[in-house]
Amino acid sequence: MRIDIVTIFPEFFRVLDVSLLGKARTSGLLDVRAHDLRDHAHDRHRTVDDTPYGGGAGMVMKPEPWGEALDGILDEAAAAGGPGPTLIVPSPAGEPFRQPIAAELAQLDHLVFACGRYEGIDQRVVDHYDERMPVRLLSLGDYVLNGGEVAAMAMVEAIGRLVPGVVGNPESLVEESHQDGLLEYPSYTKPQVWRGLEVPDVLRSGNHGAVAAWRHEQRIERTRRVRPDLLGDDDA
Ligand code: 6GU
Repeated sequence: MRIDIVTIFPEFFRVLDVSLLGKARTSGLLDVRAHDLRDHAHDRHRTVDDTPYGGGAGMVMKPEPWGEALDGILDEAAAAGGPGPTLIVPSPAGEPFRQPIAAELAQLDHLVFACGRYEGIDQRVVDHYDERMPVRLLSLGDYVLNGGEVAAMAMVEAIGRLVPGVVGNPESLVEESHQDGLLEYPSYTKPQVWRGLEVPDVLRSGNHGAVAAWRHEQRIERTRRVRPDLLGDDDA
């Protein structure tokens, strides 16, 4: 999978060189590239923002640098042939980014992330590229970050680990939180007693059926307690 990230902070994404995703990058499973939006701002100060029409606080990202940066990526992708990329715009105004969306995006060959700062990107950038490629506005959750970078990083990790081969043991993708709409069960390892706390007996019983039943109950109990919305029986 190819992932291009356009940002005014390309150095942010150096963290992707480490850990599991770093290995996937080295092995060629994931080809992640961060591009500096300011390379496409041509005034002396490499300006990427301006004041909002209609007034109000903060600054808005100008459309021209975005147009040049995204055209460059689209042109290169077209020249290479293959399916066109999907544009992802991290935004607190987007639809909630959830595991099914991560799984859907992990099927694609090429993703482009547009990381906005300030009060966001001029709306015409989304409107224009929406005519040329699939565009998704995605939010990490109901809180506000200073820009799309941290959100893009989270999405790249959630999507990238679902690309076949990135996670060594695919079994570990099966019984985890959100995979089937429930939170995961609690896990234990040795020692059997730690600071007076014992591992539940059933896990040492050798009875696989009983273990599976206990884990399933734990998942339901945990989900009911902290995320009743996932069971559709919350009072919210
Ligand atoms: Cl995707 N972007 C920003 N700036 N803030 C957020 C977010 C995204 N998701 C939650 N808060």
